[in-house]
Amino acid sequence: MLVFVLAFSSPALADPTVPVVPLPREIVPGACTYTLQGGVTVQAHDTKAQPIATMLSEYLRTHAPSSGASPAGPNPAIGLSDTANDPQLGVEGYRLTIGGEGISIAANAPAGLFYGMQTLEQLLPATPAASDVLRCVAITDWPAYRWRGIHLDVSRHFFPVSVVEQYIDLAARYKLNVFHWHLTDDQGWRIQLLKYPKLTEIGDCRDGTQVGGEGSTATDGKRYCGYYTQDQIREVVAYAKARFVTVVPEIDMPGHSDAAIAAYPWLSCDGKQHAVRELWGVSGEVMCPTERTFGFINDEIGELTKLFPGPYIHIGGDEVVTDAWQASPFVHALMAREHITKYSDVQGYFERRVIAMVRAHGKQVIGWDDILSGGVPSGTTLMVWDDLSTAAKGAKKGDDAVINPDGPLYFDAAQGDQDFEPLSIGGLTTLEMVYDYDPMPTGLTPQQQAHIIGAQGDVWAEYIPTSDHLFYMLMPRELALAELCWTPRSQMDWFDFLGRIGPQLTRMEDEGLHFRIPDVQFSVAGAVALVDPHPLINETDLGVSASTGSVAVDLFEPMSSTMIHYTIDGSMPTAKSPAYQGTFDVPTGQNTTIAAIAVTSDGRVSAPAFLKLIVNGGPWVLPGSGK
Ligand code: TNX
Repeated sequence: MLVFVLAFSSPALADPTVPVVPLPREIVPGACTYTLQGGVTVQAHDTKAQPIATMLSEYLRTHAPSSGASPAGPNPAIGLSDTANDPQLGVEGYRLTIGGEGISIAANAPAGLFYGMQTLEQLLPATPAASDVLRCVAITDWPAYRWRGIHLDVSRHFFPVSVVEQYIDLAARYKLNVFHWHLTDDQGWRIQLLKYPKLTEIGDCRDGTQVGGEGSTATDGKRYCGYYTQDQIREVVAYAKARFVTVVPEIDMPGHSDAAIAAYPWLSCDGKQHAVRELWGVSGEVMCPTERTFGFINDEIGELTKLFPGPYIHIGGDEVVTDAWQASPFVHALMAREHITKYSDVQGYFERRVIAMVRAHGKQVIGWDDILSGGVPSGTTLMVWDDLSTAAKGAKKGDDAVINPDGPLYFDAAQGDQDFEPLSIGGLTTLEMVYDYDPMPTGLTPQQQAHIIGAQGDVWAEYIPTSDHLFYMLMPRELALAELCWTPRSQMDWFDFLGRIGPQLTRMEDEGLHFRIPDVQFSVAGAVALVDPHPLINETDLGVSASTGSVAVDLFEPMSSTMIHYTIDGSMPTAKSPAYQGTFDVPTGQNTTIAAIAVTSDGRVSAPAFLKLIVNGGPWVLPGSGK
């Protein structure tokens, strides 16, 4: 695992001055301290700042010290002003000042105050003490990207409004500002549309769900249903808006639309009745490009436009299987009429019609990069997951792109060795892989770079049946996503990040959130070299020299509230194995595997991490030297 290799070359993690995620742009520590006491008041300088002041007061009511006003006099206030008039800060930036006498947040707009508030909340201890002594600091901060997105697939598994709101809350806490709601797919239609009731009478239920991993054809035979009413959608949209999160609804079409076709078979070319899909994978069903289908889509967009005030509608467009079009006399006639010679270009025709409708409703279009098949008009924003070269090509033509590659930003992939992870779609996307991912394509001019409007993490829910499992897949990877969306790449540092995530996870632990506990990290003084330049997942192999007699090993876990337990005898560590107390020596007389786990205060156990010390192993490769 790459983590360990790097840990090997960078043993000590400095205490971060400001344990904030994502890392703010400018941090100027002051010499003084400020003591936050109970009953502190939050003053909004005008009515637009008032909702943020109310939210902050609410937070402080439960998180500020419970003791009353200081005997020395009235508590100094926290002041919020959204009239900073500082062009550098833009709409989302803020200036947070903790001085000896009080705290102020200044911004140009309420969004900036909201983000300043998030930073302040992270500077307070997760658990209130009798008084919170804060170090004075001046923070000036604004985001690298304007689309900082997190996606949720509610079709494969359905998550109730309360979970969706918790999901949005966490996103906003880490300054993400787009919630991409994948509302429809083959396995279930999840949004009530008034004109088409069968979508949520038929399309929202399947008669079974795949059991087992990729490629399994077994199902559990249990009926599985769920959808959001329009009232619930409005509630979620308002909830998100109060947290400066824009909801982008996605209706996937013309592929991934089995559930819609099950409800209204005339949407397909053969018109045959069939059931909502129970297996994962790509279905062969596809919408037929008839006028009746386009009428349906137009009505649908009309209802979406009323429900979602944000500027974008996501039209899907991924993984279109053209077999049904190839078998359709209607499609053949259409191709002749429109001078289309390739079936893949029928998708282009379909997308152009849909794009025109979305625009006629006053909305901007975003779609998966597959919509390029057959050509789309300029001004269409691409959500790039598959063919990453499309982002730079689009940017050069002046089209916007959001980067969310299958792989580094797909949070349905496993986070470590699958032997120690819950069933997933497979693959590997570790926390460090997310952190290392730079969404900006190379070779673009600054003007072209401005068209890369941001990045997004996707949570496809085939193998995510419960909310605990959902938060396990999300966290802590969302923290790395948030940082790569907000913090300039040149200021990002993996070890510094590892030092900052502990307090975030402790806060989540207090909230009862089921995040993944980060792997224990190793550092070894006196190790000679890395044996395997491509370490195994969860395992790093280090060469040691027998002549040194022993090496000193340190273990580190980002969550300081955990206890590390380890073994050096080849057995699997448990909570009963020796607890790590500090640096220990491992003799180099024989090959030794050090295995370590972290255990939280409520007894949750991390996946094991292994460090293999190989005596006189070789050929040795020095990290970074390439030799
Ligand atoms: C591909 S990404 C899909 C989804 C799956 C996902 C699984 C995309 C636009 N389509 O339908 O859930 O892979 O990782």
